[in-house]
Amino acid sequence: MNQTATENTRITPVIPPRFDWTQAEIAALFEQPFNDLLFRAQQVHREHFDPNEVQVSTLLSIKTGGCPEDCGYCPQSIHHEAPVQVEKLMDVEVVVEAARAAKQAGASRFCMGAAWRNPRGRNFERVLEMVERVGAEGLETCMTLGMLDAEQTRRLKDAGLDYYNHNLDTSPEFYGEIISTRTYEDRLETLRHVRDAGMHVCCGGIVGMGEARSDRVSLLEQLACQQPHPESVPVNMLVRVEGTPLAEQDELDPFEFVRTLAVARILMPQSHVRLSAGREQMSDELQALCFLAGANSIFYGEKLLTTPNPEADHDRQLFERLGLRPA
Ligand code: SAM
Ligand code: DTB
Ligand code: SF4
Repeated sequence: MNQTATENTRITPVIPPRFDWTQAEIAALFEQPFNDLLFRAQQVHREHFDPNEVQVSTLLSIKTGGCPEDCGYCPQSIHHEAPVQVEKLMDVEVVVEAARAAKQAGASRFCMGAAWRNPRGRNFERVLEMVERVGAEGLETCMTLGMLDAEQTRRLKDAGLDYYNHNLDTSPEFYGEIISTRTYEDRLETLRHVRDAGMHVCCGGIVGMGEARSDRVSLLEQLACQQPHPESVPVNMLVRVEGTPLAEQDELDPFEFVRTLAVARILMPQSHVRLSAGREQMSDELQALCFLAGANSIFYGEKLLTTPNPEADHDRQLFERLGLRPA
């Protein structure tokens, strides 16, 4: 699964991952001087990964808007007035075409997202077909469709789904400030089904929603105490979308975002940490710091689900300037 760092970058001994991190320990990591934290994160990163390789996924919104959930950050919720065009579930052929184009552009994983509380009926059957067809194109597959039950996870696994993305979003303590239509426990239950079905877990959260550092600590504790750790940990910087309740949220100190990535890297040394939403609003220099902190995965392509992402061309240049290789 994880590549071992190349000979000249490997640092020994490798400390095995832990699943019993306490909030006090995690808070202490956050509190270190920035340089000490980044140095430690880079050390851990080099123990487990080639530090110049970044996994590249492409994201496609296969069903957009009109979502009954009330997630305060999300432009796709019917509870908010965000300027999003509602689109029903795409045809399989359209998705396969997009997957081919993503592969051509260098993506290794194709992630499909649907604005649902949970998938149902004929739509779910179509989603299974998408998984099979995209997998047959030679891409890893990932989906995020909302809550799933045990049977649905089994069927997705049988169709060949490699990863399921389901985020915890924030700490259990802050969660109620952001979402009221589903509980933290609902999310944990879906994650258990995904794990039990034998799929890889992609699970992370959003920072910059007005939470305290203690909430970021608590979110990371939730993630790092899962055994095994989620294979992929997306850390999203809130994209403040007009019409959502969080549109006017103060910007998080970018160094605090980098710290969050660095702590995630230290806590979950074998996981891919994804520098996820929010890159469009970041400078190249800030993104370089994120990679230094141990982020080793991004979304590639001009659009996330409904909001812009950097142009593919710009990312190619950034990789070149930093000597990074897409993987
Ligand atoms: N509806 C499904 C669900 O929520 O489980 C899947 C799609 S949902 C859009 C996937 C994730 O995108 C959310 O869990 C959230 O972490 C992230 N997200 C949504 N809107 C965002 C925003 N404005 N800024 C940052 N991340 C966002
Ligand atoms: C994740 O953690 N971030 C992605 C993906 N999983 C599905 C979604 C980001 C969405 C950003 C807001 C938008 O484009 O609508
Ligand atoms: Fe719906 Fe997902 Fe957006 Fe929440 S994050 S409103 S569940 S699309």
